[in-house]
Amino acid sequence: MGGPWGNPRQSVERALAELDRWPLRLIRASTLIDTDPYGKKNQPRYVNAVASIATALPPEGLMRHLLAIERRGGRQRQGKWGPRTIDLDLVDYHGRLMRQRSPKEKRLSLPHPGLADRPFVLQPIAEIAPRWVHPIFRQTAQELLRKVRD
Ligand code: PH2
Ligand code: MG
Ligand code: MG
Repeated sequence: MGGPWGNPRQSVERALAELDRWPLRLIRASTLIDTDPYGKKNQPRYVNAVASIATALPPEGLMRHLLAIERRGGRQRQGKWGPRTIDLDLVDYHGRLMRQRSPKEKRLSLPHPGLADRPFVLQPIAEIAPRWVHPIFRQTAQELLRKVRD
């Protein structure tokens, strides 16, 4: 959805600019793609992109920083799968494995649990990081994409 940073495309552009401000450094950003809503069908289309960034922050600190950027971008959500102004997800942190020990635990999960099933994440990863491999499935984004499209 639109928000204080403009329309959805402008919001993603601005979010990418925010990912290049201390303590983060933007290494690569994918093209912005217009995607079918995933999870809940009757909602507007999404604008998705993937970026690789360098930072000295640990995963939890990075996630807190991403949430602070989302708040500045007017983060609003309408339910779990609903439309939002901006959503910054950490999908991989150097292949680090982190899982919640119980469903109640509000801990970060790495790699992002939905990563391997979501074409709107895999396609931009394939664009900017063709040699990246999923830390659990040991397959590239292109290989995983072939599976989700079948
Ligand atoms: N994010 C969701 C739910 N569905 N669909 C698309 N196309 N792109 C998303 O980023 C997305 C979604 C939950 O975060
Ligand atoms: Mg998300
Ligand atoms: Mg999120």
